[in-house]
Amino acid sequence: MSAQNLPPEGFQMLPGYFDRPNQEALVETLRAALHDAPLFLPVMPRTGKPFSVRMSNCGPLGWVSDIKGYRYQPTHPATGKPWPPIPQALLELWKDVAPDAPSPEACLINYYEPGTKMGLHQDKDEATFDAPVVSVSLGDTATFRIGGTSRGGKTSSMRLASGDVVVLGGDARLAYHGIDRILTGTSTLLKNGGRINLTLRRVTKP
Ligand code: MD6
Ligand code: FE
Repeated sequence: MSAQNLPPEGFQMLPGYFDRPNQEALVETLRAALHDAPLFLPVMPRTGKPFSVRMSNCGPLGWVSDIKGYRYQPTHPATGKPWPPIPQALLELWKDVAPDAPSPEACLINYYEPGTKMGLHQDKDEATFDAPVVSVSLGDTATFRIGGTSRGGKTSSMRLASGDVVVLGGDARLAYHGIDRILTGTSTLLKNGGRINLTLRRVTKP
């Protein structure tokens, strides 16, 4: 028998950080942002295999993946326009949970349709790992898995519901993590169902 492993130091989960009215306001702001910067389907470097989720970004920099690699860039790959600004409510969240960190530069928007997932990965394309990565879940509940800093180690699983916030700082900053599954129909927040995850990141050295 093996006990469930504990997440690394620096992992924080803040259940219900955003209440329903604040979740609704955030979704409205995101709708406008996604009108300007539509979701796109990224592909894996080299192989060109499509991701399961669709993505967009807000902020001065956005994370993209294409045949050439992963990178941050100031413009949307399809429209060529700058990404929309990071919503004020997310800047306030960052100030609250990462008061000593320099301001976030990128907010990745991931949209999970029912049946999609995200493989175990590290967030490591940033030039600095001093600031935490902060995430917000909206819509259907997801099963989140987190391990240590090497692939193949023990992991623990938990459910992320709409309004929950996750912070990966300290030893957890480079922990492997992913989404195993979306629990379809568990939220009424998004008209067409599914789940949105927002990840706020500092990209450059301050
Ligand atoms: C997700 N989350 O919740 C995937 N990354 O859909 C992430 O990849 C993530 O929740 C860095 C920090 C927090 C996260
Ligand atoms: Fe991540």
